[in-house]
Amino acid sequence: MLVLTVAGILAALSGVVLYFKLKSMRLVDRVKLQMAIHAKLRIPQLFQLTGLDTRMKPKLTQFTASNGYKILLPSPFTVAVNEILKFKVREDDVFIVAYPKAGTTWMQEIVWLICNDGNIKEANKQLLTLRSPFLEIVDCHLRNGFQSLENWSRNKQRVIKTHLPYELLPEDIRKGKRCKIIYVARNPKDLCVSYYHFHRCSKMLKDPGTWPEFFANFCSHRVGFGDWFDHTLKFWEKYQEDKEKIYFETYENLKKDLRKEVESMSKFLEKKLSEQQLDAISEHCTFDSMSKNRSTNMSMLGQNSISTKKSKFMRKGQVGDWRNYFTINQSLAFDELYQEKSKERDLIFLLEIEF
Ligand code: PPS
Repeated sequence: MLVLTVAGILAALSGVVLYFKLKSMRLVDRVKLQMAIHAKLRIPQLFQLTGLDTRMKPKLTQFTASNGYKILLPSPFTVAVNEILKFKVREDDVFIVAYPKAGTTWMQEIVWLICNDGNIKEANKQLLTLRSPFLEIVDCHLRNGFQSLENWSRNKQRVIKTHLPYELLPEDIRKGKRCKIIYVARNPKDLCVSYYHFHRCSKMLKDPGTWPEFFANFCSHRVGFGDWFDHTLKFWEKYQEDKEKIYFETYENLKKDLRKEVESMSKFLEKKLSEQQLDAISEHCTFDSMSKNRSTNMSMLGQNSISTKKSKFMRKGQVGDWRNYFTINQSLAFDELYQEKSKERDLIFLLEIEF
């Protein structure tokens, strides 16, 4: 009897200790622990097996950050935002910033190689998601996020991926801390099509509905990371103000002449690479090569993240695919919106490329 009572008291006490320990943890660390437990117990797989996996689908959340900035985000991305505002930037950091589906992954591989002497052997050994972490996600299986960047070795340069808008980047950046930012923009018609397909296959995102429904949501900013215009035009403006800190690249220019752009970015990043290294990086980073490469094609994420029956992460990699989706009316309506939103700004995108 006495033994049982003592065991009961001990169990209750450890419960209280655990409760306070969890409560005192940062939200990012608590969510990481929760995700580790979920993975260990194979909870996503259980939901899938029982047909209840729709319950794992995240919602879109209207999020207000601690600096007052409001944005629509897929709910898992809200966890780290306030921590990111306080994130300590290092002088040799390279941020790759892009609205989703603009060519972020492509740029990550290019920049990681530029920063690592074109070491393709090393790049192929380790997944890109681990070499170049995604700032706004919590560290989890096969995907490094915010916490791993905080603990990144000082001897290794950080190549940081983020989809956050300028207003939600670490305050250090806006306060003038030195670092480099490469912004990737893509013509919004192709981007919208790519985003639509990603919604179809990603288990992290809501079902997009039909193409006309998704197109309407994109035009009225009811998609994750909000208004494409605000995101892109803000960086276009910031780029004009500080071309030493920000490099503004487009998907279409990469597609037109990858070798030239790789060389130009290596100059911006102050990395001296030989002609052979530049050639090798450009060859390694073609769509054909990256879509076959396990370290970059996201196949390692598996069916719990991306349903390849519906679409692929490395889908087409083309300029001009929008013509297969936009009706004439949708195209005209979008052109009108573009004119209105980008008035007095000289940002023009190629909508197709003639070689
Ligand atoms: S994400 O999920 O937001 O990080 O996606 P992101 O990497 O920004 O964009 C994915 C689209 O980029 C295409 N992609 C490439 N195109 C050409 N060359 C290379 N090397 C390359 N790598 C990725 C990818 O196929 C997606 O575009 P779509 O049009 O859907 O094919």
